[in-house]
Amino acid sequence: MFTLTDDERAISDTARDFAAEHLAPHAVEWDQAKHFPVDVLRKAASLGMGGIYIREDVGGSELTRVDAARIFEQLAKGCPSIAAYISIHNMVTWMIDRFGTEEQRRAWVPGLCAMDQLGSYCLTEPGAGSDAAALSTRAVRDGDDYVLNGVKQFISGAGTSEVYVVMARTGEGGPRGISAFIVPKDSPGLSFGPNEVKMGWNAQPTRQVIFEDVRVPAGNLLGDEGGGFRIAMAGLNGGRLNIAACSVGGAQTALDKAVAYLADRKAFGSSLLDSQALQFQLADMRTELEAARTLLWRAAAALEEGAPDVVELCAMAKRFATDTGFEVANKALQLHGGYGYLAEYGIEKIVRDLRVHQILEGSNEIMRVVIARSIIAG
Ligand code: FAD
Ligand code: 2MC
Repeated sequence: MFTLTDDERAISDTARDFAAEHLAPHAVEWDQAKHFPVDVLRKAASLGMGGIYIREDVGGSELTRVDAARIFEQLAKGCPSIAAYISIHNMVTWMIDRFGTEEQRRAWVPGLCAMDQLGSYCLTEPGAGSDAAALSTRAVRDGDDYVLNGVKQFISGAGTSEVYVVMARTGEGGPRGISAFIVPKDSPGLSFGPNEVKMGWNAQPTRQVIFEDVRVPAGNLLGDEGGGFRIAMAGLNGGRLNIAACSVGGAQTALDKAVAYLADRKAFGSSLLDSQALQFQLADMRTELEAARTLLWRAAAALEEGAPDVVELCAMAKRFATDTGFEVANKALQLHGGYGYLAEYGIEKIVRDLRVHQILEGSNEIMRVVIARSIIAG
């Protein structure tokens, strides 16, 4: 698993070259302008990155989860915010490919793979974040339709995306009363809150999605009634790995920048890179990042093969890689001295982008809840 085949290397290199050419040169500017570069996303899709682990018969690349981890790491080297949005889009697309009927797969997945349509994942609500099974958006069956009412909070891509996978309550309280729906953007009664003003992830929109008597055909129910929470969680297992990969990639760039900066910066009569105190810091940063990458690949392989301990492995990889990624990026900022604090060096943007990875797709406290539950269950 740790020695790449020629094909695996070529896949990873394609993502690396794409990020270097199309993401990295614009990342700071997009952050400052709060610009969501949909045209660039479509370029990524033309290389197969809109449906990385989606089946080929509906336009996907049908690669493995380990390939996906490598691709998201490479993309995040150029811009963690854009890489992370592409990862959410892949999660949504996979949910329809994996749990949709043949009709749903053929109707929705090809456009998503091409990123002609973008996807958003709608679980969180103003009153239900970590405790996702407490969500209160309702979907009530009415003839051949369901009618949705409620508000989703913090939805990535909202307002731009054409396709919303929405978890809503169709039955009893708790996880078993939740169903998943595919909701198109042009549904009457669907609207969006303003773009949130955020610390990072500025190159993609985050908005509320508001449902006021939104009517969707019963044919847009994804999976079975009452099965929506399990579909949502299944999507998140892979999503957590992808976000972990985005942390590793962002932190790797920050580390590379720190090494180059220290080599260049003269102080006390020599290059700062000659300082063994600073070399030891770099050694620890590199070691911790490699440990994160290794756990991530291990969890991705477990997801690929459907291993019994996949849920806790994904949670471990997400917790460890996002904490490590943030720490490494923050240390890289410190190693840049005052210049690390300036936008033009691109370091403070990475730190801001990586900070939210410790909060979303299940906060790192919730990852500990998941891991601890599996320890106790034995
Ligand atoms: P809360 O659940 O209120 O938690 C508050 C604090 O308490 C956290 O530190 C949490 O870890 C801690 N906590 C809660 N419960 C426990 C517990 N049992 N034990 C220990 N600690 C606990 N959601 C989507 O559905 N789709 C998206 O596309 C999406 N994109 C996002 C983009 C951004 C930029 C952000 C900031 C969020 C996004 N989210 C999205 C929402 C994100 O998943 C939630 O913010 C996250 O799950 C935490 O929920 P919360 O904010 O309600 O915090
Ligand atoms: N994979 C597969 N199935 C899972 C699962 C997982 N990771 N987690 C839970 N399930 C199943 C579980 O097996 C159970 O199935 P069944 O009904 O067959 O018994 C069902 O889901 C209910 O699970 P729990 O009983 O564990 O539910 P509970 O409410 O106690 O807690 C918890 C679940 C806390 C783990 C879940 O609510 C959670 O993950 N919260 C965090 C929310 C989150 O990650 N939000 C991210 C939003 S998306 C985002 O941020 C983006 C940027 C896109």
